[in-house]
Amino acid sequence: VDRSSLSRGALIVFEGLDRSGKTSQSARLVSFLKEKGVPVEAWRFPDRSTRVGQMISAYLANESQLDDRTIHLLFSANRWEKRVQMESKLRSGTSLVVDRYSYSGVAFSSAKGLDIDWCKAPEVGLIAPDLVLFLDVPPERAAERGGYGTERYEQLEFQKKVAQYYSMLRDPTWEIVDGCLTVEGIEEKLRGLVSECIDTCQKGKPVTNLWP
Ligand code: NYM
Repeated sequence: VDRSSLSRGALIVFEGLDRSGKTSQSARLVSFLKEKGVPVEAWRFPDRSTRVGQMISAYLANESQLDDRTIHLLFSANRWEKRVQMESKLRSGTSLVVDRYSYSGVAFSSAKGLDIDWCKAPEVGLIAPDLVLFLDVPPERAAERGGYGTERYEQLEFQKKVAQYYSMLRDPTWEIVDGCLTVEGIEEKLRGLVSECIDTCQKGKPVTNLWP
């Protein structure tokens, strides 16, 4: 029996608008899984620790100006530079809980007016998530939550556009979770969805690539 195809980890992705609760829910989920003894790591994109990530970070902080397509490709490159590591983690049985992925890449850039298919193209061949958890919060509600920071994109009108593009990207495999429920209520729902997904992956669900 080829054990390498068995018992792989799951790629679980959080998506949603800024201030939708992704970061706190992904942290809570990761500690829950760790307590249960599930091998898991918390990842996020952009990964600001790499050189490409530092360019992205400077752009988001308005410390540098970049052409819209250039920054789009940097966000994509930032995922590509982690792809090999991502695949080996998954195949060695470690699940990854990732705060934002390709859908953020496409939704934010197309909200600026770039063609959606053009935005998807550089994402083709990245690993497809096993589960996309979309925290659904109306842009107006998200804006009320402790205010946005000062980074680029953190403005209500722009977030409304991003919300429209997210709804175009949605497919039936996404789990749309009401992000206006209580923190504990959301957590409870996520735990159920994720446990099921991890089971399916352990049973040998193949690793596939974007864009399905
Ligand atoms: N963002 C994030 C993009 O525009 N494209 C991408 O590919 C990714 C991963 O970066 N407003 C945007 C969405 C956020 C910003 O993300 C920084 P975070 O999760 O706030 O660090």
